[in-house]
Amino acid sequence: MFKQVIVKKPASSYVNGLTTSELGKPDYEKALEQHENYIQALAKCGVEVKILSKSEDFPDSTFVEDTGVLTPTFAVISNPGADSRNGEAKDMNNVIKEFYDDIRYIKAPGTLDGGDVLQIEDHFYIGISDRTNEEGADQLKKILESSDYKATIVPLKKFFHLKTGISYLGNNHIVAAGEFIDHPDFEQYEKIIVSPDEEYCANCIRVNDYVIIPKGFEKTKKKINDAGYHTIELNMSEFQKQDGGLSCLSLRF
Ligand code: CIR
Repeated sequence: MFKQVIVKKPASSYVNGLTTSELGKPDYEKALEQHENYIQALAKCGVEVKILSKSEDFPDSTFVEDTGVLTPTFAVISNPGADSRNGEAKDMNNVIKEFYDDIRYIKAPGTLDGGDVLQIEDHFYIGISDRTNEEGADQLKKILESSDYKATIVPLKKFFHLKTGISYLGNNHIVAAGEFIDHPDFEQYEKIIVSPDEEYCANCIRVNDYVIIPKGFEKTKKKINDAGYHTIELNMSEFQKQDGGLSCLSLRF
C-alpha cells in the first residue's frame, strides 16, 4: 500500500532534455496537461501527492524516480548517471529529509538511476545500464542486504532503464517485454507478456487498487485486466518523447 507520492512539475526547459527517441520535440503545454492528469490519477489511487515546483536548471527533473530509491524504513539518494541530471539528487535530498530520518547515499564513482531499480516484495533488482554502473549497483546491493532485503544485479542488453521493460503488479505478476520475457532472473514470476509493438506499456505502475498504464496499448491493457487489475489509462505522448514512462514521474512510498 502506498500512502505518499512525490512528483515534480516539468519546467519549460523540459523540451530540451535528454532523449534517444526520434518522436520529435515535446509540446510543453501538452506535457503540463498530461502531468496534471498523472497527479489526478494518483489522487484517485488514494495517495497524498507532494508536488514539487519546477526547476528550469534541470530539464529532466520531472523524472523524479531517478533521484532515489525509497523503502518503508530508509531512503537511498542516488547519484544519477547523466551529467546534466546529477544535481537533481541534491535537491531531492532536501525533500526526502521531510519524510525520512534514515537516508543513505550512492557515492561516486558509483552512479545509479532509480529507473534501474525494481522492487518485487522484499527483493530488489538493480539494472546495470548506460546510467547505472557496476559500482553504483554494488553499493545499493550492499545497502539493501544490510537491511535484510534481497538484491540481484541485472546487466541490461537493450533497454534504457531496467523498468523501461519490466514492472511488478503484485500477486507474483510481472509485466515483461523484450529481454525480460525469458530472463532467468525473472523466471519465478507469472508474466504478462508485452508484444514488441506495445513495448512502451511495459512501464506501468500499480498504485493501491489500480494499475496506471499508458493510453493506446489495447492488447496489454486487456491482459492486465484479465489478470484481475483495474486500469487507469493516461496519455503519455509528451513524456515518451523524452524516454520517460509512468514510473519515472514519481517516487512512491
Ligand atoms: C533521461 O534521459 O534521463 C530522461 N530524458 C528520461 C528519464 C526516464 N526515467 C526513468 O525511466 N526512470
